[in-house]
Amino acid sequence: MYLSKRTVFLALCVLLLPLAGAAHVNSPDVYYDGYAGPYHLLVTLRPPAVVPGVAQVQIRSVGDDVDTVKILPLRMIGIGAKMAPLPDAAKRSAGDPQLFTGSLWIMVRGSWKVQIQVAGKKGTAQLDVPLPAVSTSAQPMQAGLGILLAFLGLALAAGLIGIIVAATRDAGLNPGQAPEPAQARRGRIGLGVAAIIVIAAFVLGNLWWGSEASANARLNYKVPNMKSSLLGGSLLRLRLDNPNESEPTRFRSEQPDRIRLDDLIPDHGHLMHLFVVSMPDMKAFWHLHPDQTQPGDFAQNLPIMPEGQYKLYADIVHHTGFPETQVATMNLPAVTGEALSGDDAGSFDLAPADKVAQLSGGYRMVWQRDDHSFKAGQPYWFRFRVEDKDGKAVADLQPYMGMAGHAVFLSTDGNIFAHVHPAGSVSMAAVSLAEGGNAKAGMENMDHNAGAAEVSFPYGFPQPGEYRIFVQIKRAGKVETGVFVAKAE
Ligand SMILES: [Cu+2]
Repeated sequence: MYLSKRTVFLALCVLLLPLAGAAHVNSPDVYYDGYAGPYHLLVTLRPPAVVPGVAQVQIRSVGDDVDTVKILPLRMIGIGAKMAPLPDAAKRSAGDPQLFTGSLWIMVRGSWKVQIQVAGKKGTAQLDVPLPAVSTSAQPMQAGLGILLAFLGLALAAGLIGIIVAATRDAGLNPGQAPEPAQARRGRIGLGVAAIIVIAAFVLGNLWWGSEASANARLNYKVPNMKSSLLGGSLLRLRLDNPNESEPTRFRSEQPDRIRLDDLIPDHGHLMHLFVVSMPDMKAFWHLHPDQTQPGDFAQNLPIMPEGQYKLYADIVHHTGFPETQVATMNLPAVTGEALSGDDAGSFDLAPADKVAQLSGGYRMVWQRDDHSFKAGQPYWFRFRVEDKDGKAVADLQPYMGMAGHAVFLSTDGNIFAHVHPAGSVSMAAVSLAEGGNAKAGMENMDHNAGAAEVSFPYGFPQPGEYRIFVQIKRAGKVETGVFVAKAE
């Protein structure tokens, strides 16, 4: 590990901040299914809750041909992307030789990637996995540490006062000699001066600490709430929110990536992927692609929609590869709407299934789930098979926006949302950036199970609770949506 004294000091400053943040965490962990050359890996990255902080890295080799794994963190873009520190060796698990784990310091907020260097029987190869890192909370100081520091601080203050008093009153005395009235007076003046110095140190120190703490609190990531409105009965207007736009602060040399709204890049072909879900029944679900009318403003013609409350989740990606989901809640009247066109797809009469979801034409989507229950925070492959009406697996799945499938994992209260692809929970645009702007490499990684009868998504539920999984595939030119009920413990 490469740590300077300054980084340790900075990390300690942040860890010790006596501030409790309450920012909402959606689903921050990264799940990624990809290939380092010939080696098939399932990667789980847990970004730190506070930056600077430690990201946990877990790499599972699907085959048994991997000998060593090394990991290192890099900025996604800019010169930091080229200044590679020495990699750390990931530790092979004693009980599970295909599992490698490690941890990496992430020093600034923003768009990162973790470079994974694999060596094995088929030579060496490399895989870059995007890692967005933000502070979502500040760690409160531990009570024990607080008491210890307070005790040490008081001891220092008492020592300082004692030294000044002794220096002004007792220094010129012989052993056993009592101070003259003039010396006693000097001593009292010394005591006063010492007290003023100590009090000033406490007051100024507290001001400095408070200023650092509030600067840090401002840098905590807040989920953006876009403004939504309905025009003319069926035109949805969205105005993006930027609560995390940072200003320079006096005491900080490091700046997080500035988040702006005029720097969006397309992710699998669209600047925005908007998911609209009816609440609380979640029977209506659409995956839409609003057009940008001007930076930060989007518009979409809505399909036919029943009256009710809807949650909106809009996925966007910044030029740094940093992804954001903007949210909104809307009460809509019945929308007479337009027929779905282009890549837009969805339906308002979905029935959640435990295992088998009905598709059109008697086709079915079958969740290939084991009987085990899901534990929060654990990576799993969610596999879905498409069958015809005779139960025969079909092998004619078509790519939908370049991918074998799209899945949305949504908690039933609407507070946890993740848009996942066969390659994982990272954005396609970030994958391309991580692989050096090579969109094709990213695409190849993305559609590695297109053309099969089965789609799989690597993901882990961030918290225990009830979820819905919306799975979209395309066949015979039509996008189909299956909905499944899931529970995490
Ligand atoms: Cu998608």
